[in-house]
Amino acid sequence: MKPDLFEAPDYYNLDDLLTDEHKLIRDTARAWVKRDVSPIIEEAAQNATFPKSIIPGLAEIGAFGPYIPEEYGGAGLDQISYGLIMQEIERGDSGVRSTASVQSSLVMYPIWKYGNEAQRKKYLPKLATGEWMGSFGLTEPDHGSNPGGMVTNFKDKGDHYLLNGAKLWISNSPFCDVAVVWAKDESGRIHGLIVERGMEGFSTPETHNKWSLRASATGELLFQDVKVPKENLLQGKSGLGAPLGCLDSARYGIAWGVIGAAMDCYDTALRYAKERIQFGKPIASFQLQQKKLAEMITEITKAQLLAFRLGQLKNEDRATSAQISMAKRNNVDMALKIAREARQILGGMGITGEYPIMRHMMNLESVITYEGTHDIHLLITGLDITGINAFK
Ligand code: TGC
Ligand code: FAD
Repeated sequence: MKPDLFEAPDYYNLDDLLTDEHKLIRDTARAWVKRDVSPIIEEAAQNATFPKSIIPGLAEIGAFGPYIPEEYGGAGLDQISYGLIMQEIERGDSGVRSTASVQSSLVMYPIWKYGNEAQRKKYLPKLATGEWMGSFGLTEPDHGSNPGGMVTNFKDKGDHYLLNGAKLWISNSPFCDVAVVWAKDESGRIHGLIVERGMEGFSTPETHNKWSLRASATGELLFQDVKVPKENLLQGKSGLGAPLGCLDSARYGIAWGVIGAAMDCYDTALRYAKERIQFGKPIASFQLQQKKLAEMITEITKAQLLAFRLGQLKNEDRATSAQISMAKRNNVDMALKIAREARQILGGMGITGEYPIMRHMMNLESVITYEGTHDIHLLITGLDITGINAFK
């Protein structure tokens, strides 16, 4: 792969809106990605392996639990810092951001929000350092967009719960030490349970042959009569709203993260267009290529403003789930379109691993589907503005 020459676009001087602390956090994450992610990520993706060597670095830049209080090992940062960290690591690769999203928003967040003090103290510090890695089991083979239909269930056996079922498409599953698993009790109510590797009847087979997010490990979570200690139940919240609350936090991170992927595609395409000569001129001098580049920077700038405002609302605890859906949907779509256009600017070179664009493009095909598909988020906006549910 070519050396990482990334220069971040900031067309509307968004840096002026950031505090010195935000910029320090962002620049630290950016430097780490250049040093530790860019040199290895293409090979990891080609080999379809998650590069575990980056786990300590992710912990050091605060990517595991950025907004979790410091007393539990988190970085105690605000929501804009969280967004900026996600932007920088997804600039490296969406799979790396996925690992951090799951660890922070889908594992640490529910333990922090819905767990008791003993659970927080037992799990959060080790998850913050990356000593333990987590996964989040909501999706099932027959229940993706409709998680409320899940069939994974547990029965109260007096001194423990007996868990049965299967989760599919689970990021980090093949190497996770703990899994936050959503399952129905005997009355059909959804609860979160913390399942640990080593519990008898719990297995995590890897899903192979992905063309997307190849540097992120994806797999199943299978439960066959798994005895889960009663103290592993998350008692603070039950019902579908509990896992959906975690998704709000992860979707917010994605709305920022994909800006990073889009920036990398734009920056690569801009540099290439200025250097590549055809018909005796740089291809950047042709109107058709300028149109692509001008539209890219316009869309990136709009996405940055959307994410920043959403971050302010999140900091004030005023962001609604529907606002988060809008940003996730808009920004992922923006990034995917930019990746496709950028790839064309590079011509044949665009399909090679010499440049990051094709990898970003393929990754974003997952990002537009997970954490609620593009169409599901549109329906969430539709419901919010009309009051009419078009899901069912
Ligand atoms: P519905 O009846 O609308 O809602 C059930 C209950 O949940 C509440 N609620 C929410 N609470 C918090 N945050 C949200 N975003 C919420 N949305 C809804 C709602 O108020 C209600 O509460 P209550 O107290 O009245 O019971 O539920 P529904 O069955 O009609 O489904 C709604 C729908 C389709 C929007 C929802 O289920 C959905 O978002 N589907 C998409 C599924 C999804 O996003 N799955 C993601 C799996 S995890 C993942 O992909 C990780 S990838 C990570 C990575 O690698 O980065
Ligand atoms: P389906 O729900 O079957 O949807 C198929 C199509 O139908 C979509 O286009 C959808 O928009 C459309 N559709 C569905 N319902 C409606 C409707 N009511 N109206 C109109 N259109 C509709 N899940 C986890 O729990 N944990 C994870 O860590 C995780 N990681 C993932 C990693 C990867 C790489 C991928 C690809 C997925 C991951 N997921 C994870 C699962 C992800 O959240 C689901 O794939 C997603 O929610 C969609 O579910 P589905 O794939 O079953 O598609």
